[in-house]
Amino acid sequence: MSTIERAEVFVASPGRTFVTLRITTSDGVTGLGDATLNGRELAVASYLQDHLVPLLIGKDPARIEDMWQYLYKGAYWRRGPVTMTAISAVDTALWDIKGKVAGLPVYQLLGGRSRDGVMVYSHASGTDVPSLLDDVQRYLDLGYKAVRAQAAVPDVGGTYGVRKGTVYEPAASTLPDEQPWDTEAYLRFAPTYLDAVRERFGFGFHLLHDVHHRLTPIEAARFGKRVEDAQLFWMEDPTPAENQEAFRLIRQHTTTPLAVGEVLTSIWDVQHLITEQLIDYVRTTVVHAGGITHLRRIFDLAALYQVRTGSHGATDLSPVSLAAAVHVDITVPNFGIQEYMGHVDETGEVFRSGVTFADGMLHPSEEPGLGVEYDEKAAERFPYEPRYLPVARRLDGSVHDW
Ligand code: GCO
Ligand code: MG
Repeated sequence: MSTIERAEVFVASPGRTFVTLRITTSDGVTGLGDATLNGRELAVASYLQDHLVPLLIGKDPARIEDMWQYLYKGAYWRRGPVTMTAISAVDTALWDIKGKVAGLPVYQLLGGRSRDGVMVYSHASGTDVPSLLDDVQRYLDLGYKAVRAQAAVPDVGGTYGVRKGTVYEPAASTLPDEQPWDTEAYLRFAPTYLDAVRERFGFGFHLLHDVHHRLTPIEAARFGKRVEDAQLFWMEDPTPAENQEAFRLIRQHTTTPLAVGEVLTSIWDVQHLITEQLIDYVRTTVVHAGGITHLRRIFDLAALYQVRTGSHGATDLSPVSLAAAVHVDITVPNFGIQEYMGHVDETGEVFRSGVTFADGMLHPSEEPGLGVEYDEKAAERFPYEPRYLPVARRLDGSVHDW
């Protein structure tokens, strides 16, 4: 029997920080898992290195489900982003190994294609409305069928989602950047630029918007109602999702579709959102919601209630996560959309991924496994650089949801 011989944890910052797990079997087969938890990376690296790696050595890499149960139930302490990200990395690496052993891309092990490609959305943004419109144009020219739009609120410094470099990167400072937030100004301004996008470009593509957890339920209800004419594909994270009941209130007031789940880590966290049909898209991911094994369980539950998938795909999800996401997305019956922000060139020097983009869609690699390689030597050129996500403060100085 082949056994797990080695499990290594790499922390590197090629353009941004990624934590990567590589498992090697006694037959010399390797598998990769992403273990990146933005702004809290070393906690997961330690959880893996100090607590999970010793449990993996000598185990059968083929028993993926059993390993998942062993790590989840064996921890005693349930859920939470650090635990679930560490379990995700192990699970993803074992799927990668299983694919390589079988000589098949992972999506074939998951049942094969349900569709030709994975529709993605990317992030258009602007410091004002004209620059946002230029950016939307740029994405439409690149062939995207779906674009997210965010613009800086005039005279308020800290709006979420406005890009400075080639890709939007919020974790950019060595201590958290404290950004001002003014709910009323946002509520007045954001609907006007969503309308401006539709006025200029029409309705022949999907338009998305991320509120980024900043509104109360009734404010979110007002926002959703106000933007109905812009026919959004979704309004994302209108209010912090740990209050699942809030979505019932929002739903009573608006037909704007709701998407939630990028910060949620298990089926239990989305259970009521799904079974009570409080959302339209579930945004849980391979990397933070327990790997391929657990994500499929969430997506299957969602399918029963006509909730579609819309997995998170920001820059802090490594190319390993993105590849795993595409393998899952192409197979599940209730796929909705996949977020795709891309990565800076340095990231591509360390991760070689076979995922390709064409006609607004991502396509999985046909290589056995996930189709991603990690270049350890290249990674050494990018030592770990600590970075924090920003913190938001209301105009009176009190802390708000960022
Ligand atoms: C998104 C997200 C991200 C997060 C980031 C935090 O919809 O893409 O909201 O931009 O802010 O992933 O680490
Ligand atoms: Mg988001």
